[in-house]
Amino acid sequence: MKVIKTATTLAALLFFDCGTAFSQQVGNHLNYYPDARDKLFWPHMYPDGGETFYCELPFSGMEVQNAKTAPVNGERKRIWVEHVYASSWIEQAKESACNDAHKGICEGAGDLHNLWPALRSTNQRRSNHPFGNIAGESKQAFPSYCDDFEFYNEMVEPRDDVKGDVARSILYMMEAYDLPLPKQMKFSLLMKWHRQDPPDAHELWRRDAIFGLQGTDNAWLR
Ligand SMILES: [Ca+2]
Ligand SMILES: [Ca+2]
Repeated sequence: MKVIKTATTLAALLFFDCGTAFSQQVGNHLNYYPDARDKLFWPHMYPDGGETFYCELPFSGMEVQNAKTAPVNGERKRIWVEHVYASSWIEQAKESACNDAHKGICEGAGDLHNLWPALRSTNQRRSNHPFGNIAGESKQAFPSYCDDFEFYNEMVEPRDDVKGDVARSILYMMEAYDLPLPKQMKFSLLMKWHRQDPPDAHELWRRDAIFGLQGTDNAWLR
């Protein structure tokens, strides 16, 4: 972790001439998810909104009560932060190294390479279920507003366009924090999704933005 902290501090000085306060935020966030969410993820990666991870719905920039929202059947729904390598998986693997894990204080819990903006409904349905391929296309969880988010038999199959993104977040977390392959998931499936859905411009933009914010690269995006 020493290397990461050194690079992080350097990146903070290079990219943001904001002095000590900012570099302290960056230094703390990898192991403290609330800081990652509130001080880096929303204000520096998605200040003007973006697209939700699973449903590809456009969401707004910061609105009242710091909420970001996306249009869903005429309403605006809250956007939450999705841990692709589930935070509970980190807690289970790193129990002895976690300090108050339920508050998001755990090694790697705030690593931006693993965090994506997602509708609250998809975040909650996914929960900490594994990802996989579900036979056919009929198990859509939110057919009225999400084109391809399948849920069946305690498993999630995301849309094809983010299967590689999912795989690379998980592979990165396994390597960066010595975390195990998630239960009920196969390494061969992660590699297959990695190959089938190579990094696109958006994922490469995220890689660069995250390198600027936390000073660590995701080698699966090279
Ligand atoms: Ca399917
Ligand atoms: Ca993709």
